[in-house]
Amino acid sequence: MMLMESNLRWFLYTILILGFVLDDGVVAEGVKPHEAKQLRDEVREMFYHAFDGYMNNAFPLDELKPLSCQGEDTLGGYALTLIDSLDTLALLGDRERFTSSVEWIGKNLQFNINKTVSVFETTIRVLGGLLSAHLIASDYATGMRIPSYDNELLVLAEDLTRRMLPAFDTPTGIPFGSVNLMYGVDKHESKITSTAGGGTLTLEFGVLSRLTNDPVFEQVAKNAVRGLWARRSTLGLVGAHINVFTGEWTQKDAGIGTSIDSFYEYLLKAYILLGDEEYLYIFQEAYGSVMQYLHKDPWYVEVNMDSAAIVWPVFNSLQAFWPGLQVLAGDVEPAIRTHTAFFSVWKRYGFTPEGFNLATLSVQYGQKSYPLRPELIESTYWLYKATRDPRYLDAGRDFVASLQYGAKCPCGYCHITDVELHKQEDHMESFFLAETVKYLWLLFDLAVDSDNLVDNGPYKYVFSTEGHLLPLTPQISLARERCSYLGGYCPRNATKPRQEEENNNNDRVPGIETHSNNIYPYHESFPVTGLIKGICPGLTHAQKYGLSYVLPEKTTDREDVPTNNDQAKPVTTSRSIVLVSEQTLNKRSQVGEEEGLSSQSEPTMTISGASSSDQTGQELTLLESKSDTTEDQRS
Ligand code: DMJ
Repeated sequence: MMLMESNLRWFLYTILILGFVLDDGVVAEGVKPHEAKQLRDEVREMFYHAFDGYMNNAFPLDELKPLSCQGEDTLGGYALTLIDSLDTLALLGDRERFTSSVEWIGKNLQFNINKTVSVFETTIRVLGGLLSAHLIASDYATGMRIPSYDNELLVLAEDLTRRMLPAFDTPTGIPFGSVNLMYGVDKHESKITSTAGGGTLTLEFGVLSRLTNDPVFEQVAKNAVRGLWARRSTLGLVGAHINVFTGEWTQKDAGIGTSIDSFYEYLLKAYILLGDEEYLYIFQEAYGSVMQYLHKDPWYVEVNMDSAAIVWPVFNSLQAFWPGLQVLAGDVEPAIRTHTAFFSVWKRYGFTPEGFNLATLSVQYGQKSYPLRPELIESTYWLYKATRDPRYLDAGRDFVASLQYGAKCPCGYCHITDVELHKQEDHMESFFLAETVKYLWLLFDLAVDSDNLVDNGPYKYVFSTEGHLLPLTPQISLARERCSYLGGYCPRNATKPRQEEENNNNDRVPGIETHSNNIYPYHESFPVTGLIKGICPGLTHAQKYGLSYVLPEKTTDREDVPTNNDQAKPVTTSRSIVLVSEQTLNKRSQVGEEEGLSSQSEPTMTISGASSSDQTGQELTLLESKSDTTEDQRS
């Protein structure tokens, strides 16, 4: 054991020092403006190839079998892929199909069915899909309002969620993993659930509470997070699986990927969307622990939550959302390095395998597949949004090429069973249309004209973990919070006088821009007299600009970078959330400039594969014997 640990330490030291990424050394010509437009249009065609394939061959079953052109029920048997696709249809401006889909769902869907479903998957895919579509269909400001729409999807969303409430009746507040929509929790239901399963409900449940004025949904989801967080280790880490009755961790591997990933994501996003500072406090502590114990720059490992001993030196593809989350949190520099490392795995295989062993520098045994996951593309979108570095468009072109040449199949896009052999499997997860294609399209649209609901719409949007658009409307988000943290749209009279603001600074978390007294209970009516586009007075520089990252004046030497008006004014382009202090921000900016963080400055390729593999031979045996169990735990 001692030997294994010292070997691993040596290995991690090596990758730390060398900051290695895999690289084929081939540099393709950068994406040119006209090509960005072509790629955006190609992604649109990709969406319709898969969406039409689903509608023609699988609907109303849950998901498409794109190779055999059939359908299958995989969740509850309620047209899952259609629900998951609704807001992508709206984003693409497809009024006709958005309208007919919403109308069909409103008339035909029902949840009083004898089906046992995953609380997590049902929440993020079905509830999230219904809520985002409801918020688009019911609102003139989105440009996609459906005149005949009469809250049908909201009614369905509430009905569905009430049917999931029995799952929360546990001593810890952490819900069972599954619930029967007609009969509640089966007496034989497993008491073990994943951290992501219990901690990824706050956005959807919170939005539902605020739309229905019934706090119960928001409360149970928050209790679940508290139940998980109360059981964190002394290092501030959470494990992967927990018993919802005893609160004992049954799987103590702490990581940012499999079984835990979106727990972290929803801490930050719940704070941003719902304005509840408790989530910010938890996020800050949780994030600090991750960066201290799991981050082996540029990679992340899994460790025992109590001892921090490394148990898994593996990149798993679910980790790839992390750089995107870091952009949202304002921690862009490590995000850039990590994205480069993760993307180097994609470049090596044409896809990211579910697991890539950092010790052997090879695909992890039993984790060879690429099930059309969006995470790396999602982070690419966020990093392009924050930096406008054209390397992210180049990455986007690689994603498109891989999907088109490797995954496209007769009626849609196929999972890849083995990234080394590029063998196709007859399955298409609904998140391909909810997320993968959505983030790709947004990436290229950002380079072309940004004229879309998310980047140029009436509200700021938070993406759910399933990529669903949740707007910061006055009803959902606290008006004053929105003003303070996002800066772009302020309700009139929503800001405090500067003096009052300064008096409150005693309550600040060091290094974080928070306004702890700036909270209104969400039922308290707030005098919103209308929205004005502009800057709220009395805010700090960083708050005014809603920046997460100040770009160096010049991010690239290349002439062929797509430009738009925003790019000429780099300081005002990013609208991400500020969670770093202004001082830190300025310092980071300077450091970024000094270190030349641009497309020219990727970490150099230095692979020490042979020696690291030799040094970690014993550990590998252990890892391989664990790999089969983890494959099943993915979300
Ligand atoms: C999606 O359902 C969500 O992104 C979830 O958070 C993780 N798994 C898939 C995508 O990989």
